[in-house]
Amino acid sequence: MEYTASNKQIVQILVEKCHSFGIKQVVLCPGSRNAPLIISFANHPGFTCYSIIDERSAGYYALGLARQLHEPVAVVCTSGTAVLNLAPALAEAYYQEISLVAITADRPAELIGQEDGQTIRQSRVFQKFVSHSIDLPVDETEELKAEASNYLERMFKWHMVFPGGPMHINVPLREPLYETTTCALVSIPKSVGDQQQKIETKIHKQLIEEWSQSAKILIVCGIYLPDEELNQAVNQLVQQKNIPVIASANSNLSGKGIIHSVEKLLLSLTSDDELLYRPDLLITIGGPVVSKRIKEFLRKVKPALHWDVDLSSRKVDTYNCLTKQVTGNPFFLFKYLNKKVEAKNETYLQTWVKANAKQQSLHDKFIMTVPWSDFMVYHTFFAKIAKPLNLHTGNSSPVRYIEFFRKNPFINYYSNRGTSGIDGSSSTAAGAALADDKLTVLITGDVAFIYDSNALWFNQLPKNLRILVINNNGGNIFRLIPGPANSGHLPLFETPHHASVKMICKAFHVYYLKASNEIELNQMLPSFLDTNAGATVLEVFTPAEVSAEVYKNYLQAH
Ligand SMILES: Cc1ncc(C[n+]2csc(CCOP(=O)(O)OP(=O)(O)O)c2C)c(N)n1
Repeated sequence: MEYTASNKQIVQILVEKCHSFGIKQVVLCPGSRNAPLIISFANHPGFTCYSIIDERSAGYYALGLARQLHEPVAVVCTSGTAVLNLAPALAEAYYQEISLVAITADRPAELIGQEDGQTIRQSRVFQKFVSHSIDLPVDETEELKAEASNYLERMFKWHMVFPGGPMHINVPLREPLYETTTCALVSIPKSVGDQQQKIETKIHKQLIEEWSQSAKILIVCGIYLPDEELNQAVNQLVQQKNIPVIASANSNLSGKGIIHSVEKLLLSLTSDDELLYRPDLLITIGGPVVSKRIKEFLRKVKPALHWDVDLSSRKVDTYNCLTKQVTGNPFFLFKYLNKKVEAKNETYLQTWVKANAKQQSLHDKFIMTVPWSDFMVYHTFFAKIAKPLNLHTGNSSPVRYIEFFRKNPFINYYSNRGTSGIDGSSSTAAGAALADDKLTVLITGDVAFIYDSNALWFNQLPKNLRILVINNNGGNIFRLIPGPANSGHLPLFETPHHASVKMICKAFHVYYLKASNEIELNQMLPSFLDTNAGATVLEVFTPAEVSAEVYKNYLQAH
């Protein structure tokens, strides 16, 4: 089989390598310098291409696609500042360890720094946020082509074994840029690393010893993609080995005895209680946790032992007490422990479970008293969900609110907590919606929505995308955290505004709904969640002051 590609041989090599590496989705940003790349990717039958104009948004679309599909996704842009606009998504992908491949067109070296148009220093510009950076050669000698091909091969292979995060391929290109040729399809996609790294047997033995010596063992799980096998292994540890598990909502773990709402629980502890709750051995899995208090608590009580189990070998010591970094898939470790270890005395598990049950009943009582506010929006929304959906939450109050509610079994949770930016939530959700037929709902604040409104600037906006914008006229988070209100400059933090979500939707031809109270929200949610409705934004107006009051009262009600 043949296809029409750019006549640049380096581009042909790159495109074939991407195909053999298992890249199937490519986000293309318009430009001329990257024309050889656009033409080659678009004509190659192995790729589905999307055209997104704003590079910052495009980077996040690619991230959403890659995270949803568990496979590498490429984003291609032209030279100059276009490149720098990929930085936010690359940083997020780096901290979430998502395989995002940034392919940037560049001028040849002799034109850089010579006042040529759209030219900046691009080589290794993302060095701190990618695991590999490569500059492809501009000249097409046999030696240079072979060198580039070998390097790409090695880099891609490395990423097949390790969940390597993002990479950057910079492609200097000389004019003419639009000449094409016919190419044979040569590559066959290899199966991309299944990231099933086993944990070495010798490490297992050491861990068993430490496990046996520890009376109180606590598992804390941060952000984790839905993984049913892992969920079962974790539940077995709770049910059969009496191990308490604290799991962020976006850890996607759930089951009887798994604790989600830890922020409020920890607030209710006295300093005497802290000893009771202090683990001897802490086991952490997944990415960052949302709760600030769990970090403060564990840093303060300092467990004697702490294992962090992660597929990547990046050392992360969140609680300043790391004693063992275990590289591998936590599922294998938990499966092994379930087979080999004795159950612990259930007192420690019960301490956590009882405190959690108390908080749950306080939560239920609290709800009966809540006025119209952000809190009420979440309560009303969760009560309506009876079908599977993917829920994305923006930064930073949505990601906190969802921690207060019981894990809904129909929902898979996602959020950009790698760097907690407000700049790509909508684009990430839209990218993810392209990759899954399920309804994809983003709950975001007004500021984050307006910031990333170019997410709607896409002709093929997925029909299953729903964005619920909680409009409390500014960044309500700055009323929730201590500091801004007493600074004398709250408006500089909160940034109330006159921007119109409705007009943004109109500009991009996106279906728009609104609600201003509980009755209207209950009326609007069925249309919003209707799977045939097409991409829809539901703007829910809430009072800023009351919402902040309710949030604070909730945390204090114990
Ligand atoms: C790119 C970026 N800029 C600034 C911030 C700091 N920040 C965190 S939350 C926030 C306001 C978010 O407001 P909104 O989206 O309305 O959500 P709300 O707090 O009202 O829930 C800001 C400016 C950030 N996280 N990322």
